[in-house]
Amino acid sequence: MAKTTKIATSLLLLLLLHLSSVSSWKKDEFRNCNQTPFCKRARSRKPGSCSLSATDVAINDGDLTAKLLTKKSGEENSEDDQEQEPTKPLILRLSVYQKEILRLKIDEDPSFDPPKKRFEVPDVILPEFDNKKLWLQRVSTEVIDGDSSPSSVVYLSNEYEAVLRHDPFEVYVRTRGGDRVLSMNSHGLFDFEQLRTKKKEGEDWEERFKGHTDTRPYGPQSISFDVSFYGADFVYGIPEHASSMVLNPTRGPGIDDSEPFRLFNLDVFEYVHDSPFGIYGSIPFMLSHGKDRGTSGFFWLNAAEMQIDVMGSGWDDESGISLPSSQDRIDTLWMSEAGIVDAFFFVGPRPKDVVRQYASVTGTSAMPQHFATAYHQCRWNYRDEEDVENVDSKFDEFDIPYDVLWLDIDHTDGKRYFTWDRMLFPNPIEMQNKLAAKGRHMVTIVDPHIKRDESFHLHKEATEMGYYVKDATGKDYDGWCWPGSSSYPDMLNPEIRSWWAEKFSFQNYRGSTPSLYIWNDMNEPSVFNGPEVTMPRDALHYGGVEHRELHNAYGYYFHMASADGLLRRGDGKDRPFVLSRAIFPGSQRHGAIWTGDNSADWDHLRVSVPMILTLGLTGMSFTGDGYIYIYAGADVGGFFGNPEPELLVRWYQLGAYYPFFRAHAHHDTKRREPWLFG
Ligand code: NBV
Repeated sequence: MAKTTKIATSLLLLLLLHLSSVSSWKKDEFRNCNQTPFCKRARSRKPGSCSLSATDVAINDGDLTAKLLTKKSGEENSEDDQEQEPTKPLILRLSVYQKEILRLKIDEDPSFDPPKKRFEVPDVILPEFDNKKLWLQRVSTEVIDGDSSPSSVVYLSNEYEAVLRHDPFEVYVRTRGGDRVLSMNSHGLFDFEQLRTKKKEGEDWEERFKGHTDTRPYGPQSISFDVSFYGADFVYGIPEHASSMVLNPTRGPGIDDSEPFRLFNLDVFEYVHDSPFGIYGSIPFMLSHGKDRGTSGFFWLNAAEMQIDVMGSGWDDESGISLPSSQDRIDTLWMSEAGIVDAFFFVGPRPKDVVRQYASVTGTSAMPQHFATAYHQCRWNYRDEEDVENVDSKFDEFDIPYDVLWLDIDHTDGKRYFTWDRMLFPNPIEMQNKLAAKGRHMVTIVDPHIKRDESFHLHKEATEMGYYVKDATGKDYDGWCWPGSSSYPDMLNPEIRSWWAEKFSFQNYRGSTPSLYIWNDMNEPSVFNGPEVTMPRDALHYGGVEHRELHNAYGYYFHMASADGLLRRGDGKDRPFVLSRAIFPGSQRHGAIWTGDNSADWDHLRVSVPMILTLGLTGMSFTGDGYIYIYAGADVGGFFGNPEPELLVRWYQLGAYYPFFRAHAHHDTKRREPWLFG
């Protein structure tokens, strides 16, 4: 690299480090709903505006299938004032599974030659889930509420049935007694923007934000719809947000200027507490609970940016829409930038039934390593082997139990992961063995950004094999992160995941021993010079998938590949331990997670409780008859800032009850190992 580039790189890094230590949440760096065209459009749509009806309803391969057609042909699900093509039909598929699960898929009709296949998220649904499908044999019809055409009714269980209302199009689950449990499109807000190809020169679908341009080659492609939970007093779930456990209404009478809950994995410096803003992880699974009905759940498997509104009562008073048994109903609006509808309705009725139903689709928590359930000591950074030895011996001197010592990014040779700084850590094997002799373990960090350095074997291999995510023009995407100019392995591709997993073998990861485990940070992915500190939405992945379609799952695939690496390293006999910051449905199968860069203040201590409990409800848990085990934690002491002794003591008291119990601190903070406070 030229000398001038090196100097510029170092200056920029210094600036970033400085910014990270002095700044607080920079709201303006991130888009709000009004700056996000699909969200703004969906929010401005009026109840009843969906004009779709279901036709050609039939049983195919054990599913109920139908076409969704617009009644007013030629009229459009429009974006801006651009000229539109006439609407093509959508294909709907309703499937029923054991445990009273209803699955609804809606996608473009392939016989109309869409410009490309929309993204369906692979490797999240358990393979065995398919075997739980109940093959529908017959469908009965029923005329509802004076509708002009009949509705189709299918069997879900002895207690529940699912209804596809043809006109107006609506899907719901009800008890055999006729009480609704969950419904979709009851307010007629369903909208599905189909992919397009540019017909005329000058057609401009680009989106701009803070100097970044998203080329949007297929035009707007969002999906939105309303979901209603009946007999519900409260709704919960959809992590990750630093907010209360109960999801408070974001729209409705008396609620001004509120943002929807955002699900978009982002690296947010100093996130604020009590905010619907999206942080590192996204699990689009919501649960409702009410004293009369119990619990139900709705899960949308979709990895694009999502925004979810919880409506306060009276939000649609003007619409003229009245729903049966609307008492104690909670309405929600779900909006996603891309992908397909692949939605699951869970009837409950007990909280643990819903969690089980969700777990039968996405899996249960990985059984953790025994050592990992104990106390972990981390800091950015333990400087060198001597520092490690001192910290370790002080725990013995003061008789404080601890099991794991962590090394952050500065242990590497210039942020080239899987390497060691030879000056600071000349004998990593000996260092780990000394800890292991006392029954202790070590964790090192491995981030997804790979330093673009010709002499770095990982970069060389990834370049030669064509393993990096591509930019919109097809070149290896080059973004800025800790090592400077960096590229990102395309973790959607199973072959690349397998290549990555091999990097954890003792032979490839020089200086690692069987007592060393892994920490995946920055896997949202974080890109310092990218739009909203992440990868551009028009970057390209395996199979021509646009980054916008899979963004929220990138970190999940990275976590999966790393956990697989540890499993292979131990010949399948040693349980992996990999901590991840980014999460998606299914992350519970691959390891632990933590809530990222919190601050050393009382509000962050408080909000860590609902954050971790919410993660427990949405899969980061073991569910059994008597207990829920959540494999998540928050940085004890707070990552940014210096906790006063009282706060630190209280945080340890609380942290002892976090399932994942780790103290951690930013490099600018004062040392705070537990014996330093008297
Ligand atoms: O690797 C450095 C830090 C890490 O200590 C922290 O836990 C992560 O959440 N990392 C973020 C990157 C920079 C944060 C300012």
